[in-house]
Amino acid sequence: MRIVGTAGHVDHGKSSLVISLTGHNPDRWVEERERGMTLDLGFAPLKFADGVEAGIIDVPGHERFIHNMLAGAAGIDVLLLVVDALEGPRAQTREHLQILGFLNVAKSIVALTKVDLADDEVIERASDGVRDAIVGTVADGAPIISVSNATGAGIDALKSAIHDALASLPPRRVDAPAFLPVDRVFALPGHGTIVTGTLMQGTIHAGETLTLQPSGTPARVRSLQIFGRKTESASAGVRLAINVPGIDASTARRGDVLAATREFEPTSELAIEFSPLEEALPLLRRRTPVRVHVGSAEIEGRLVFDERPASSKPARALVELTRPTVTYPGARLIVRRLSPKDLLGGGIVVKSGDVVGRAKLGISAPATDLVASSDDETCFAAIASSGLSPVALRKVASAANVLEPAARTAVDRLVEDGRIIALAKPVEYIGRDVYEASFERSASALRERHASASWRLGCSTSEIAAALGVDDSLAARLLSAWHEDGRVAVRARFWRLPDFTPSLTREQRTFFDESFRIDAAAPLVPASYSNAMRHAEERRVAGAHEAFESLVAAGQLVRIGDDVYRRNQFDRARATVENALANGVSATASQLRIALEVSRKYALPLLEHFDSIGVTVRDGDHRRLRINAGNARAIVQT
Ligand SMILES: Nc1nc2c(ncn2[C@@H]2O[C@H](COP(=O)(O)OP(=O)(O)OP(=O)(O)O)[C@@H](O)[C@H]2O)c(=O)[nH]1
Ligand SMILES: [Mg+2]
Repeated sequence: MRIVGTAGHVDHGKSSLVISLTGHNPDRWVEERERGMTLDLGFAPLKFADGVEAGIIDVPGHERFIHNMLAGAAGIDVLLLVVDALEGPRAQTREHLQILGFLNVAKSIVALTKVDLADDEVIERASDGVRDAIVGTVADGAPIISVSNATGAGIDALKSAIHDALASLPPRRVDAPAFLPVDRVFALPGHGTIVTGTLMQGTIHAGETLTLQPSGTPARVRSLQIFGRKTESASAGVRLAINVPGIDASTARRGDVLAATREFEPTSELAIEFSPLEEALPLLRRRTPVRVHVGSAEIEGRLVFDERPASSKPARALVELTRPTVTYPGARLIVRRLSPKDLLGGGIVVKSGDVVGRAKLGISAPATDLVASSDDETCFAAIASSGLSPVALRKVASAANVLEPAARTAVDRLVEDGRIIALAKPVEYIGRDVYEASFERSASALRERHASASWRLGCSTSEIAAALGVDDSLAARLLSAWHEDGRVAVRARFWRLPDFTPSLTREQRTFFDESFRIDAAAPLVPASYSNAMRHAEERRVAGAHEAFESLVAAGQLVRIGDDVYRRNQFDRARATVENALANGVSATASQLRIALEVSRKYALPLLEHFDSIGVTVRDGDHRRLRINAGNARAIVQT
């Protein structure tokens, strides 16, 4: 089922035509019937003998009710432009054409009404006027069919033109996440809240739970009706009445959206491709206060350009809304001036949600591509355009306007094909290009570091983060991905290229050899870290601190507080303790100190260190080996 929508100037016979076509009066309100004027959207089912069905949306023609017309206009597939044969095209004929040109109309038909009141010459003139008026508009080249709502003349011909138009429509996206802009809300005694709207995309099943947005209220669908006929499920392109008993009718309103639960997030920022009307160009500023009609909502906000548009060519713009809404890439919207409410132009949503904030206007994919491409391509574009900001699956789904399971399939395939990379903690995706480019940048930062400070272990995570211009946590996730790929190595929290080994300068080596020389008379006495560093400063040994860290990380030196041991010295001390405690013997600190032949000052920190690395355990004043001495070495590696 698809949607036929009327359009045209006030009193030109739109509602009468709906009655002629369907037998239903679309003017629902007493006031409308009494005044003979449509104030709000009206709806009627159109059925053909062969089973083809359509929903008709009848719009008000009066300029004061353009906002109501706009609440339903985005759902229209087939435009039924209604022109009074006596009056010819008038102001709202043109305005409606302009508006619908920015929306989703795929086929147009013109109905020239009231031909019962007009002679051939008048009809001829009106036809010519219409032909001129539709040139360059969405209805360009549409068939013009003369009808009378009074006599029924031409109605059959019009019906068959509508039938043909319906048959030739491109399909709607029935697999996309469900999205229904609410245009009416009412409570039905015994049933609770009913919302109605045109299902723009996706499929809705009775019994499933959707979300009323932007409030985020869960909405269980108890039942569905298409023009009074109950159905278990409905796909894009229908007019639906949905019973959502869990929603309080006073909290829902026109402009809300009943949408699939996981794929939409309310947002106040939309990146759009904006097509200005030629006559609106002088009204546009870099930041213009506007009212935006998106879905069935009318929201005030600002239209923001990097540069004021100089022509009516589509231009990238940002829409900042004063209230959040939900939408999807490819959705159409209308922009009017705040006051007076001149039509400024129309737009296609390129991005919505927080991805807009990251990517701002620097988005490369043209808006139309987002609609036409496959799930893989739209998901890829969503990830790629986010640059060095990894995107979670859920965000991929909403940015690509596909259901989350479809996004998962697409993303898995993209990972397998190597076009994107999955980062861990949390799982998020990034394009291969930026992944490689950031590796190159990090590798060159490492190379530089290795060359300029060969004694250093490499770079810290923060240093790589600074080189990439990202925060530490993202740098850590990238680095661990490269680590998994074997492209970087890490030691003591310093990253390096895998083939790099730190090497000290001759000066540093000499300095450390001297500073940490072992006294043959007291072989287990450590050197002092602070003394050594003070000497290094006095002697201006470049890079002494970092070189020291490298020696510690490489295991050549062991530092315990201020005490520094050479590796063989430390190993001897350990062997001494292990020997003293062999065969389950336990000993006090002072007994061990005597075995080590060092003062308490050195023995206590050393023994505590042996406790901490699991060589020994303390039991009151005594220590013993943690396990049989024979196994200790194999199990406890320092
Ligand atoms: N004689 C004649 N009168 C018509 C015809 N179509 C509509 N009318 C009359 O024109 C007047 C306006 O018709 P509507 O159908 O209400 O016009 P509309 O376009 O829906 O008007 P709005 O919704 O207010 O924009 C009514 O009095 C109709 O009876 C027609 O084909 N012949
Ligand atoms: Mg009407």
